Amino acid sequence: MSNHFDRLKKNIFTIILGEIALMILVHWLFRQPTYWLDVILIVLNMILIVAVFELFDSVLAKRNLALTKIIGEEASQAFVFGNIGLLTYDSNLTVTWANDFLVSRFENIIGKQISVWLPETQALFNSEAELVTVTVDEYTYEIAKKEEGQTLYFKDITAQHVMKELSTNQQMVLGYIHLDNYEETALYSDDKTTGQIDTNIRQRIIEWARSQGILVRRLRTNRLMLVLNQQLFENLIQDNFSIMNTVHEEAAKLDVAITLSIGFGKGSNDVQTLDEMALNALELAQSRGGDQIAIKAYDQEVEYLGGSSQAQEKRSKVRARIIGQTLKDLIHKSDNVILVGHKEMDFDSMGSAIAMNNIVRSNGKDAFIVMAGGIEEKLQRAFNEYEEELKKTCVFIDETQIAKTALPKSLVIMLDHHNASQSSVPNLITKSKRVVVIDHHRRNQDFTFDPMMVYTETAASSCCELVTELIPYQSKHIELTKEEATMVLTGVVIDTNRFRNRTGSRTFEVASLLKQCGADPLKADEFLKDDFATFELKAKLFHSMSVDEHGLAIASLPNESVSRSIMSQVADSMLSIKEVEAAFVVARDDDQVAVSARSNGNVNVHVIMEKMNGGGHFAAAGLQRSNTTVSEVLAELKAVLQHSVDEEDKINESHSVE
Ligand SMILES: [Mn+2]
Repeated sequence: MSNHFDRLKKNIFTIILGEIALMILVHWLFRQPTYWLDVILIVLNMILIVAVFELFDSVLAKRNLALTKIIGEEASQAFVFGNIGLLTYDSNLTVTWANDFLVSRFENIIGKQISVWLPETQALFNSEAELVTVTVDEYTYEIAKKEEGQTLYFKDITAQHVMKELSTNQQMVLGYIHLDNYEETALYSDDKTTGQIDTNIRQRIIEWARSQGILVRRLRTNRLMLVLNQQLFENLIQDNFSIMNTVHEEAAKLDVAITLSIGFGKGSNDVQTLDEMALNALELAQSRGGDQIAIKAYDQEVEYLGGSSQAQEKRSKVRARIIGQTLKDLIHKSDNVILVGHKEMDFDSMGSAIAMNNIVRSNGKDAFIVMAGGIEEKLQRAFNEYEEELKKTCVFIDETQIAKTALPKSLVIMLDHHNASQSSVPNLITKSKRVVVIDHHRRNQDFTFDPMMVYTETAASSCCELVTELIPYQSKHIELTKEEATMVLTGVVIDTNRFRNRTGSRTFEVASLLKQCGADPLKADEFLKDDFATFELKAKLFHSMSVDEHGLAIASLPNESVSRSIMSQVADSMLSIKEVEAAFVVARDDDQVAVSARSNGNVNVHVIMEKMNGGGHFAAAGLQRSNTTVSEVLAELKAVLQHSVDEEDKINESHSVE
């Protein structure tokens, strides 16, 4: 249409130019005024003006006709009244016509290329969406496309949009803060330290909350409640929950093991639901090792923040002392103690059972070590060699002997695991009313039984380390035999991959204590040697290994069955290669497919495995699945890794922009 007017303008201009030229020519030829020509030209121009008006009138009529054709006369009035815009476009997505409402909102709307002007509408044109929301200047519009015919409808929803944003921002958020290890620390600290904890840590949290505009109330000495809204919550996310770092720093200055676990509930208008969600989130944050934030939004999966720093040696000896004393009391109140490891018993399970056996016996009670649910090959070899010596101090029982050993007041101690299903004797765990859990694995789900005491320390190298540490807190002096000490040491050696991973100063303290009892490190090394078949299997895995430019290494075997311990050993060895940041081994273990993931500390493999419904620690994680193939799991792993690399890039990009 605009072309049409352009042509018309050009034509009129040409006619006027022609008239002037003609007048000059006639004046020059006749050298006197030519009134007849002036009269002719004036009449001609009048005709021209009338013609142009006529043309405009007819175009306007056509336009109105088009409008009424599309929306009807009355409806068109209603559209203007209801702030509804309407436009038509041609096959090039160029605006050919717009109603008065749109013309008043957008300058020079006719002739605009829609896809350039409002890129969001692309989704309408390729049928990805039926409705798009677009904000231009201070107005927000909902835009829909007419099924047939090249027409777009605009609905001004600015008011609703503002209201919605306002109400979302005002939505209530509930939070609970728990000071991890506060009670234990306060119990065994002098008054001065306790006072400092109160001013430097507890008071700082309250000040932080107030400065953020949050209502904060102390519920118990170690628990605070937060009341805020969505907008304030967004601010906390922007602020990266700086309070977590403040508490880290202050706790380090005071040399105490206090960290924060925070749970949030949001996205519901029901306060009781919010409360429940916040408490559950807190429970999850704590059970994952504390020092992190869990956010539960209504109808959504729990999100975790923090906990991305590898568990430092932040646990306090105070806790070991309390656990040691509580355990002593529990043992005294029990008829006897049954020590249970996990299925496919390994050196850590066995070693910690042997150490615990000594603690129980020093307290004058009988202890029984359950041998059921399979045993690892190397451990079996070591056990055969030491059997005679070990049986002088330990009583080993199999599944059939449990019935007559378990008494109403037997204490069952689960070692190196915390799930009944992983236990070598799941029935005993679920039936028993007196269960203690001692483990160094991160908890990722609720207990299916009701434990009397739980001692999980994810920062500890091994269960052997945790149990050995309890020895000095027993009233009687305990000395392990040379063979016992060697078995316990082997548990530490294998779980730390020869003092490489998760090895803290307390790991060496434990090793030193074991050495004093005569532990033989060379023997431990010998126990861990491979036979030829294992060596061959490992070599095959190494042969399949590839490393990408991000240092992510993957090894896999599609057909052979590889035990989980071999997978983790291979993953550990892959980390000894300079370029490798994280190692993943995918293989079949009997009828399951398993992934063993290890990291040198720069990559959080726990988060990666969690995305595939696995679990573990920052630097060591894994998963196992039934009814699948190695290649399927491998493909999924590669997709997840690619996704995390992309995410990382995005984060790096946004940082470099800053
Ligand atoms: Mn272990």
